[in-house]
Amino acid sequence: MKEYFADIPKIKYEGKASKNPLAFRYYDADRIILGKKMSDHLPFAMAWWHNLCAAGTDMFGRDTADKSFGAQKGTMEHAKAKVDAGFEFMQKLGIKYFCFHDVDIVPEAEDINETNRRLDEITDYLLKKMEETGIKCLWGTANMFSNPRFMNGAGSTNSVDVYCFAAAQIKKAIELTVKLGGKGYVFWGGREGYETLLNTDVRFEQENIAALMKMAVEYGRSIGFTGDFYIEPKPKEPMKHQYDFDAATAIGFLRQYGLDKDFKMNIEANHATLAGHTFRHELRISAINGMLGSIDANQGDYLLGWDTDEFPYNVYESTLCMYEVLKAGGLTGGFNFDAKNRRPSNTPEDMFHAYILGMDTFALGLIKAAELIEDGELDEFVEKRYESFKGELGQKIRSGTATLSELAAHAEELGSCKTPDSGRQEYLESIVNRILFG
Ligand code: XLS
Ligand code: CA
Ligand code: CA
Repeated sequence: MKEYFADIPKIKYEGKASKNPLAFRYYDADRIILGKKMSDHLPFAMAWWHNLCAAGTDMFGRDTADKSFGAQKGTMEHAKAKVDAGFEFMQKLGIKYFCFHDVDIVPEAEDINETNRRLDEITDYLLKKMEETGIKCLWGTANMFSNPRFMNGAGSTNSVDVYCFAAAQIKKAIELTVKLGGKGYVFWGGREGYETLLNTDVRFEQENIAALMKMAVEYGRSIGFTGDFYIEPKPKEPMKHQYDFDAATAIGFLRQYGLDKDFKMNIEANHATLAGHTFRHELRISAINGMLGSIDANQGDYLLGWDTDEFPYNVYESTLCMYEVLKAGGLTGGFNFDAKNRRPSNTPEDMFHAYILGMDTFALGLIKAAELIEDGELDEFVEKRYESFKGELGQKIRSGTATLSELAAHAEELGSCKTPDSGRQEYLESIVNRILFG
């Protein structure tokens, strides 16, 4: 079997003092954190599209990296070379999952029947590799944003033919996800939104998206898909207004159309910040609604207002993310590195450095989040902060048995009200720093 990354050894844990650029400093798969192996806390996944397909093209220039893997691009030979290279890559890093769009794994043909034939062929090949290596599929999805037919949306399109093509792609992508034993199926509504209300019937479009999702759930369940469907919220880009703006909006939509039992959120860090939220906020909103499913682990750039999909290096953020994940009892999905090398980082080594960085960032975040939880001071503070609700009146409010009149009577009896206790934000921030930096 041809080796695609012959100069790269299997990446091992060497500890934080190591200066070996091809070693983990924090990710120690078998280390036990809060009673569970690190690798079980952190089911990492490789994103097929960024890692094996994207080669650095941006709006201003063409590819800088070679992702041909020795084959002619646009052929099935290339599709298979990507499978071989991808599995070698994952095995060398100890990554146990991958995520894919339909058109990441085969070149899309002009005729959907031919694309589907190619998809059958490549997934037979993939399945063989999965059986050989034990690597699994985290989630699948259909790319309903690249092909020009989706320029006005997929579920939100104005064309019934385009809507049927979206349905056909979803049907096939769910079948493939089931065939590959995927844990989840993602809807990212990249073009489910609008540029101007002057030409858009928002209610019509949202109803159609919901109908498509309903059909997807019915079909998926009918062919034995038992995993979660996910919405991946994002406020904008490519469209100016996207319907799945953030977790709260997406959850409201799911409830409105009776889809909430089958769906959870796939939260991407960079999408959270584009929505004007912290990553942590989106995780918390999903978790308190019982909908924290999976994570697209990346980060944006403080100075750029777009979806830069960078590999995560910010340990402050990964610690707070892992704090939310641990508090929520873990994910039903995993951590998909929906991230790409910067355009000038264009060698195979850079691909490995990027994943090592991301995996170490989350491993360190996990270690620090566990320390924050074991330290307990944050929890105690929050618990104490709401203590006044433990009294008789507070309990009545919490159990929904209080009346507005009796609460008003209490206020009137007091006459004037003192300000509540300090929120101690700066002190609490210093606790996080203490845990992070000693
Ligand atoms: C794009 C999205 C996309 C989804 C899957 O911004 O992150 O890659 O994760 O369609
Ligand atoms: Ca994503
Ligand atoms: Ca993104």
